[in-house]
Amino acid sequence: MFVDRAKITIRSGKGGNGSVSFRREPFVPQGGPDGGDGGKGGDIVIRADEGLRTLMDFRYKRKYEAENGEDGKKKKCFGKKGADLVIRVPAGTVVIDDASGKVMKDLVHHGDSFVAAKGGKGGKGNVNFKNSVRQAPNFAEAGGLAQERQITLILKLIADVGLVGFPNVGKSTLLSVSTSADPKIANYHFTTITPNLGVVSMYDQSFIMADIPGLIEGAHTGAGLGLDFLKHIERTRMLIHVVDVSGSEGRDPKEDFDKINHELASYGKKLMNKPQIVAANKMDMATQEQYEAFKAYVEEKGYQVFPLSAPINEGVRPLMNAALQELQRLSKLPQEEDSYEYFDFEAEGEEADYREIYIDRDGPVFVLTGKQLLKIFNSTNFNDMGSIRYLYKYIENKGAVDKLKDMGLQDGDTIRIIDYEFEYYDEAAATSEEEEDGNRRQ
Ligand SMILES: Nc1nc2c(ncn2[C@@H]2O[C@H](COP(=O)(O)OP(=O)(O)OP(=O)(O)O)[C@@H](O)[C@H]2O)c(=O)[nH]1
Ligand SMILES: [Mg+2]
Repeated sequence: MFVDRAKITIRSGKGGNGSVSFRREPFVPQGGPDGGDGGKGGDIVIRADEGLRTLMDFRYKRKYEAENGEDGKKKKCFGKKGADLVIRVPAGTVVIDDASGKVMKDLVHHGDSFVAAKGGKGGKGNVNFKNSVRQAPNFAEAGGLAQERQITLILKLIADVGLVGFPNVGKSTLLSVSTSADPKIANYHFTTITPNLGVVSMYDQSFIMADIPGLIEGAHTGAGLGLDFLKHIERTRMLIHVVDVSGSEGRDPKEDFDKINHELASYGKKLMNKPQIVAANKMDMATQEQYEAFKAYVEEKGYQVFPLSAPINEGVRPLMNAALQELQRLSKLPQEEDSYEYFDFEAEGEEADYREIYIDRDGPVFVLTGKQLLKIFNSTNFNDMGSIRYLYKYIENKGAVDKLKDMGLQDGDTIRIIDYEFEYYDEAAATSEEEEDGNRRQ
């Protein structure tokens, strides 16, 4: 089965925590700090890979996690970096971030790749926090958080030429005689339910042709899985519109032609702007009058028509020649980009509000929140006065204390960060050691 849509969860690795450790050597009573940095967490990378054609694998495995970074170790040893996880998808896959609904990346070509979830940074070990006044920092930085997100993968087939038309008009037959593809061919509707690709080779040139399942009236509103099928046409550069000119199923070929074009036009996405050439198939069963009438009608509308008897390979070559010429003309024109709304990685990485401290009131208690604050909070050793002062200085230097005072903060009031509460006293702020710490941390 051809699967062209999948929803998965990805999670990068968390950064390893910095280590808190002190040198212990015989005969050296007061060893300094030697806690090393944590390793960076692994990234989730998504890459378009030549070997793949479907999103089938994603039906069985839905959760993808990169490795966490290792915690730092004593003797200034770094923690090992977590391994990246590379998720392979077929070329033509569009990756969408479910939360924002925006396109993260359109992996058009083989080898295209991007980082879809960044691993957390490694936390700094306590050796980094030593300075002239604090010889024995009893805390280290926590590793950066992992990123987790839900994403949707949508495979949009990429082909140069798409074969469109009603069911049973001979699209698969045309693919089978002009390429080495071996699609199922049978005398009933919807024989083809997933697109087939084939390579048409002519002279020293080649192009990719896709046999798309038959369209019916109302396809643009979803009839006969129409929307799924129409989506594949979006990614083709031109169309060959196959019509049963003999009317062997009792329909009028002129009406067939108009109905399919009506569906293409109603779907939008510029499908009707794609160059289209017409194949009048089943010529062996048609009368000359039928063909002439159809040809006149279609040419009148400005399309080129080619008579065809696909199973006996009559008329195939002139048709493919015309397609090749059209493609050559197209490749000289500037390529148009898909008009997606793109996900903003910059904004996410350097979130404007990352450094912001938010203040709220819970009755008499002042509650502080903020992403950077949380990170520093997690790195704080609450058994160590130096570490707690560090946190306090950070809050003060962010201007949060002034804001708190504006909101009515007074000596003795309680301030809460996550689950840690402390009482505020104004004079706690001013010692020279803290000045230095606070400045350094900016
Ligand atoms: N007599 C005649 N029969 C044809 C011709 N082209 C295709 N057929 C027959 O028409 C039937 C349908 O052909 P397919 O190639 O499966 O048609 P399709 O357009 O791919 O059909 P779906 O996949 O159902 O949309 C088969 O029985 C073919 O043998 C033709 O030029 N002449
Ligand atoms: Mg078919």
